[in-house]
Amino acid sequence: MKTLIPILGDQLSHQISSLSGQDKGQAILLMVEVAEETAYVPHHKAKLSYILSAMRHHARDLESQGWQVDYVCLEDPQNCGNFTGEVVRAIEKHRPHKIRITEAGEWRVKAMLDSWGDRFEIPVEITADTRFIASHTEFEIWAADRKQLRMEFFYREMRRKTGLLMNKDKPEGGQWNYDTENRKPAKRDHQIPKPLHFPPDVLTQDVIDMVTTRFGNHIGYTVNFGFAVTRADALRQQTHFLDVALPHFGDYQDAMLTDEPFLWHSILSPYINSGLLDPLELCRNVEARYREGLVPLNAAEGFIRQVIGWREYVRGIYWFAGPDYVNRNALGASRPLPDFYWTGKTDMHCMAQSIGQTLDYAYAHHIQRLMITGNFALLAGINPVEVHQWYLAVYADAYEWVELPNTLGMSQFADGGMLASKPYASSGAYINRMSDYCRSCRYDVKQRTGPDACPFNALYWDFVARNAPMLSANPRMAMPYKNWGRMTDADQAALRSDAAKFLETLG
Ligand code: FAD
Ligand code: DLZ
Ligand code: SF4
Repeated sequence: MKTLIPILGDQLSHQISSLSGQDKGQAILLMVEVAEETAYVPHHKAKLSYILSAMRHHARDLESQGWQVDYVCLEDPQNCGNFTGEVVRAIEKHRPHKIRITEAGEWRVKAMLDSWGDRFEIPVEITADTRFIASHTEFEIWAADRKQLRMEFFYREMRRKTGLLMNKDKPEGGQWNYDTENRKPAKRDHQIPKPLHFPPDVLTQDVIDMVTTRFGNHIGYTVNFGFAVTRADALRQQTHFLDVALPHFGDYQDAMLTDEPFLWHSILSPYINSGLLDPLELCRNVEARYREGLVPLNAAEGFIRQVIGWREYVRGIYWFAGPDYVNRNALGASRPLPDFYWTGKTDMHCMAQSIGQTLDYAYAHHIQRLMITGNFALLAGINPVEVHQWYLAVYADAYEWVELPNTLGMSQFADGGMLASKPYASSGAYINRMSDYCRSCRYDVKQRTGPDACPFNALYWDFVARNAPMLSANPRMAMPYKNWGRMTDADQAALRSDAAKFLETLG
């Protein structure tokens, strides 16, 4: 029985469920670089180079292990540019008896796979993506009777299920979550680790050259390209992270420093999301470091929470919320995304830094995405779909299932609180506390109004005031509304007028 097994660009794992139990002599693996996938948003050139090079290396790897791979490059003149058309061509060429594929990671591609059953005369088997800890059904059962979905409670279920950092049925150290210990600002005199840089090999350089020619109009640069594109190199970065950055990952998880794009973060998300690394295996390694006394509990727990807590939770929300989640706009935000998101050209130093490194590396760490670029868009009332398309385009780790709930739910509160209990909105004071950005900024973070005042300040109070009908009853927003209520009418008017003037400059 000949089986055609399409492997998608985010399924680059030897453990992918579609391969499990398959006979290498009877299987044709189909990997295609399709124009449709490269163009649904203007992906960063480094993101495209990463995905396509990792796909090419994975195909080589599969072949070296005895699989027969039909690989279709973007430049192939016969390539019709979409998955379905390429499967049609592969059926004509290989005459398989069935198709077997691991489920897609997003609604758009799922709809396409679901249509294959009716379209093709041979059976189509879609297998579950077993790289996640919670299945769709498990998440649905967990979410079913809850009035509110909250990551913290879901995370505890994942701890129990995996046994990670558990002592029988009790959490290690007596607490589930050590987040309060993980909010230290970083200082320049700390020894700041650097992620490994993997210089492009010939195959990667060919891809970079092709991407630069073909997608010259897409955002971002490739001169700093240093991503791993094989599992072996991704594992090297994993070990490097465990050795040098994990011990302080917790302490400085929310810190930001000028010209330090990576700090103590792992830079592993592109590899986890495309399949080169296994999230559970990674977490077991993190736990082992803790058990060996090499990293403190707040670091190990903090990291494991990001992976088996947040990552699994946002995936659960993505599928649970349905394909219309993308259209939610609870705060009625409608302003277009300012041009400087695509160029980094703004006087706001925190924004210029976060966007600048995004253009350079297709990477920003979580607190930059949430509390700088995301916070600004939230305060300024930018249309959530435009914000979503930006995040989906610019980061090497961005796939809709993980990016959309983070952007639309966590960062823009556009789902009205389905994912998070309150908006992640803050004035310049938070940015000043967690970074050194304000020291090199043309604006003064301490001033609330006037031409030199930090724009985040007036925008924050304008956000609070204009969203009162939606947010003032939220107990977690009680403090801002109390403080707003205490201000004089003149102060309130000055803040709102400054915010309006600033917003006008955005065009
Ligand atoms: P680390 O800080 O080292 O964290 C370790 C790992 O935890 C990450 O590699 C990632 O796998 C996981 N993780 C941490 N936070 C989250 C989270 N909130 N959701 C899912 N996984 C998480 N992450 C993506 O993988 N793809 C995205 O497209 C994406 N878009 C985002 C958009 C916004 C607006 C925000 C606020 C966050 C987004 N995140 C996204 C989550 C997070 O910012 C990135 O996972 C993280 O910055 C990746 O860098 P790292 O590997 O160095 O992470
Ligand atoms: C993101 C992406 C890009 C840019 N290009 C391809 C591609 O050419 N071929 C491919 O198989 N996958 C690509 N991907 C990843 C897919 O978008 C991803 O597999 C789907 O979103 C399904 O989850
Ligand atoms: Fe950002 Fe305001 Fe600080 Fe400037 S002063 S870096 S705009 S928070």
